[in-house]
Amino acid sequence: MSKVTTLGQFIIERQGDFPFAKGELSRLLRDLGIAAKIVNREVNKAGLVDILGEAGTVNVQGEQVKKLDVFANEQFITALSSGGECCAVASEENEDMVPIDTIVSKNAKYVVCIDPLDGSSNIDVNVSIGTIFSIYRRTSLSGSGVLSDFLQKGTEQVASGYITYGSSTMLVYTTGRGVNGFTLDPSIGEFCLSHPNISIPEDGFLYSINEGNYLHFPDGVKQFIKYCQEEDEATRRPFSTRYIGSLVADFHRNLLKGGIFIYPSTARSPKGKLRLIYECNPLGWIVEQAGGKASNGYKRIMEVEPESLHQRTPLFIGSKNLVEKAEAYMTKYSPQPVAS
Ligand code: P6P
Repeated sequence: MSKVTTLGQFIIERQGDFPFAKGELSRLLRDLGIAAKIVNREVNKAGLVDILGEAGTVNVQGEQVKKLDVFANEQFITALSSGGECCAVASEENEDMVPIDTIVSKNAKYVVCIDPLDGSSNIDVNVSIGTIFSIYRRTSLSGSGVLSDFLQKGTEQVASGYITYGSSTMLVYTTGRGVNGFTLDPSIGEFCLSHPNISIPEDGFLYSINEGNYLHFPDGVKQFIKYCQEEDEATRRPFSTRYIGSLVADFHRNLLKGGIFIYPSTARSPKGKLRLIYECNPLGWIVEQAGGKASNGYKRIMEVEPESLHQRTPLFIGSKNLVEKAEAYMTKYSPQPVAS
């Protein structure tokens, strides 16, 4: 039986890659892994809602049943608050940043941006959902974190990753030295290294986009979709379309098999729907570390200057050659308005 490397062992082994590392980031990643296991247990019970009760009700044990995304948010913030390595959290579930002013965390070095349970509307139809996280060194000097600690470009991340709760539960992350995937083994309650050194194929033959919004897509996106649908044996077109409607699930499939995911500006979301700091930047770093690309259609996503916690952006992410092809169509057919 080949050697099993758990997430904890791997983090410690890799800690040696960082001179002067004193273990804070390792412990922070460990804390996220623990919360992920607790969330996974509840997500897997979601199908039993008839027994456990709908969110907002009191279940047979007399407990208040929470919406899973509220539950997940509480679990991650509790784990980060008690772990002592994070001084503040920015969450999709909280309008404002959450300062952590416990004695142990007050002067911690890191802040965490998180989407605790993305795609949660898919839970009751048993579609994979996910958690996305991004870790930065604080820029403020001390205390329990401030807004400016979060408004850093994606290039400043020290770690980023996601958990996908699907047919199996996987945690995938990077600290800037490649991308590694860990699958949860429920029999031992550990995330075990299952996908070392993930790399995304430079060419892909899948495209993921909600074509229901086609009428209001930028012309560059319309032309790219037409390119994907043309018949050309040499480039294996027409490509296949795959759209789950759960960002982490769509991204994870494209990361392993190749492909492109696009959520452009639409009539309903003129600035795009997805969030820059806790969805696009963390996945952007993962895909770049795996050899892919991520942009807003014109500019590397990790170079976009954040102005607010819940800032939205268009996202083009996946295989390098596909993203570059889509960017070329955007430049030609939907040139970016020159900043006034
Ligand atoms: P649409 C889920 O609500 C989500 O935030 C992402 O997980 C997903 O990629 C996207 O929205 C789907 O949006 O507009 O296609 O339903």
